[in-house]
Amino acid sequence: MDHKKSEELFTQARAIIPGGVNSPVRAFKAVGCNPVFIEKAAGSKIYDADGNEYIDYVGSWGPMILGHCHPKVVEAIQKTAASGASFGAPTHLETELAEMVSQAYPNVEKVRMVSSGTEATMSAIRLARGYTGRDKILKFDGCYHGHADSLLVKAGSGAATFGVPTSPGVPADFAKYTLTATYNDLEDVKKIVAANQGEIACIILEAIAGNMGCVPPAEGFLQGLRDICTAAGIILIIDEVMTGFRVAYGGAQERYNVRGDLVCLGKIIGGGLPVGAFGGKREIMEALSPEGGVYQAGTLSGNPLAMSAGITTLKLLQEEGFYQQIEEKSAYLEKGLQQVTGNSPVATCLQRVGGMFCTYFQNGPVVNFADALESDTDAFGRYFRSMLDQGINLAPAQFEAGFMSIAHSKEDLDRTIAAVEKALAAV
Ligand code: KE4
Repeated sequence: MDHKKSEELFTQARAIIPGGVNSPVRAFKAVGCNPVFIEKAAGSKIYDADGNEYIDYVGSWGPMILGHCHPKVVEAIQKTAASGASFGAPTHLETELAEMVSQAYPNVEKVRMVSSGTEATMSAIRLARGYTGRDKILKFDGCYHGHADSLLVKAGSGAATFGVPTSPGVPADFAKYTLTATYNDLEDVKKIVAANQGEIACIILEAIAGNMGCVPPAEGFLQGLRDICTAAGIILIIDEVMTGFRVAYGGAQERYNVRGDLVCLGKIIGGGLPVGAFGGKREIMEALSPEGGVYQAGTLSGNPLAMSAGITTLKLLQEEGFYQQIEEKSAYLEKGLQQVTGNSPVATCLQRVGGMFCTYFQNGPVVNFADALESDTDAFGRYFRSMLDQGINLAPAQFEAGFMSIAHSKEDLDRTIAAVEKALAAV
């Protein structure tokens, strides 16, 4: 494939944008090649600046579950834009989307709209701290909740339960309030909670860990966390920015029937426009400004264009059999991949929940971050480059999830399966 135009655009971008991208993973550093610049998209396809077509499994990192440029979503954005892009004042659209979120998540009695998943989780954590009067938070290694300071933290060394920053610019003092546990390990959580009694404001997690590939919760893990939080007066924050409206209309919480005290959303609820949201129990949400003292704000929070795109998207997701079709397409792809990878000498392990999945370059299974790190990331890089060259756009990193859309056809899936067989031979 010719990427001449993308190379030119990348050189131009790097002169004025750090790394040439506005989000690091897009730079393709994890897969050993330069990024392609995308010009347009439609349905299951994206098209780069050189006119190459790709079957797309990134879907803007989750939002495009309807496929790109769904006519009804485009029409809703255009119609709303004709009345004004943003007012800095309340609109009925924000109420409509908030009501739809609450109908999908019965544990969400009130919702605050923001403009990204990072804002949603950052604000939910501040709310949990403000509501409980406690400072410490507990997260899980391998879970990503956006780039707020208190979340760019990993387990401290040795016995120290204090977190240490994973990024320059995060003061050690900020990180020390963040505790980290091993995903799917309830005993680890119990130990940390017991060692920090009365000091932990919240436990935050991805109910399906989509930022270390695709790691489902172990049997009893989510309910165990729910019970620990209830007993210790800890707020359970379930970060469904990725899984919300992805693995079921009511997200992972519907799938596993475990309810958080606060829920964070993003991606799909904006239909591809910048959006995030957090919501939960009334008595907690009412601690939020202007009703309560916990401050949180945003110029473009509840932006009319994003609300219209989100409302239209969720209405289409409610159509009969939508998630059944996503499941069928994803299961068909999984079955085909298992057939071709089964014949390959390269060790791979495919893990999937609904329309999100990951092929790890290792034997697996992967139940936590330490397992995920066992993957052969160089092999993944060779696989990624071969797939891209064959017109298949995968997430450009081993520790990311791929996403199915309703627009992916059987022909797309068969082409993908054939490309995998060829790519594995190249690995
Ligand atoms: P944003 O701030 O990127 O909208 O959302 C942060 C976030 C929060 N919670 C979860 C579970 C998430 O997956 C994310 C963001 N996901 C990444 C993909 N792994 C976004 C891609 C990127 O960083 O460019």
